[in-house]
Amino acid sequence: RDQRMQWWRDARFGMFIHWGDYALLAGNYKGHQVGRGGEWIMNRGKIPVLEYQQFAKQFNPVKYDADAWVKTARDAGMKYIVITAKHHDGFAMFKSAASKWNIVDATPYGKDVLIPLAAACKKYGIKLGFYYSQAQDWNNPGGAAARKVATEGWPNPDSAKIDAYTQANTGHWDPLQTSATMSDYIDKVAVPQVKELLTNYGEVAVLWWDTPTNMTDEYAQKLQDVLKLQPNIITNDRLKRPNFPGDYKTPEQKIPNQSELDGRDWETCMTMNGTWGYKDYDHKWKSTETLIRNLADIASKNGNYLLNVGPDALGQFPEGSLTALKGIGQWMKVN
Ligand code: FUL
Repeated sequence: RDQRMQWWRDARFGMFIHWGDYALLAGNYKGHQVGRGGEWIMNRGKIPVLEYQQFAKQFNPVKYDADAWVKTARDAGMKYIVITAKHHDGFAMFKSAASKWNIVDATPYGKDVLIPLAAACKKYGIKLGFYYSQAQDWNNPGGAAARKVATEGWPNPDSAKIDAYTQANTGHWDPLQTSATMSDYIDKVAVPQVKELLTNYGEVAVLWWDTPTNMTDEYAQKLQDVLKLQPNIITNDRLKRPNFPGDYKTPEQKIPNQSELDGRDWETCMTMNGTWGYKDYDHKWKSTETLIRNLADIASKNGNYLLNVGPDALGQFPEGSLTALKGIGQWMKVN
């Protein structure tokens, strides 16, 4: 079978990192705890573009230590890391010439966080992958927006009006979002940024696409062509369905039964608490025992376990994640 997939099939265990400027809100907007994943807060809260972009001016993760992060992953027995280079809010965690909406240009921190991460991965022999939200982008004009009701999770006083607007405007809630076409967004933001990611950080082992909202085969093909920059790269199945199956399937928050497996490679991604992006009030941590059982279950079915950490706005892993990762590491040593 495919030589390129070998390391990934042997890996079994990886770290997902959901980190972006949304960590600053930590699940809170206007005094309300907004529902669902912390990384969705702009959409769930229907926060206007310019207002949301103001928050980045406070994003200053001075505690970020890439070496410590990667060492934590390695000590837990993880073999690869996939980090959100850009999530649905369009905020690039790297220096980008394609959009000013990036960590170098839009925050006081002013540094590309992927550079030290790539260096640390190299140092510890951990494979590095990038998550890139190719379709949804709520800040760069022309990006797609999945339609979610404004009432979900918090009592937005304008929800009826906003819902009517999103219905009439392909899920968008701010006219700035539709001030360009999706085709322009793909050509001017998504394709150039994926090129940057596959050029500036050495070997990139995985490209993790997500939520193909309004993707066409044409857009998908343009993005897939960029992958040639990294001949050994592995990709998931979320670029565009059904014509771009990628290398592996991505069950989310669940472990398939034996009967659901069809011979394709697969990776279960899962949160340790209830959110991907950091929320300061989510303390529903799965027990270390549960996480170890999950890993054993997945490995016995030849899958991979991509276990998520949502660092806070200062760049720290939550205590709950650190405790669990230590526990898993101890178990790995004796097994
Ligand atoms: C989902 C995304 O919408 C979530 O925010 C998260 O990134 C998860 C892994 O994939 O579909």
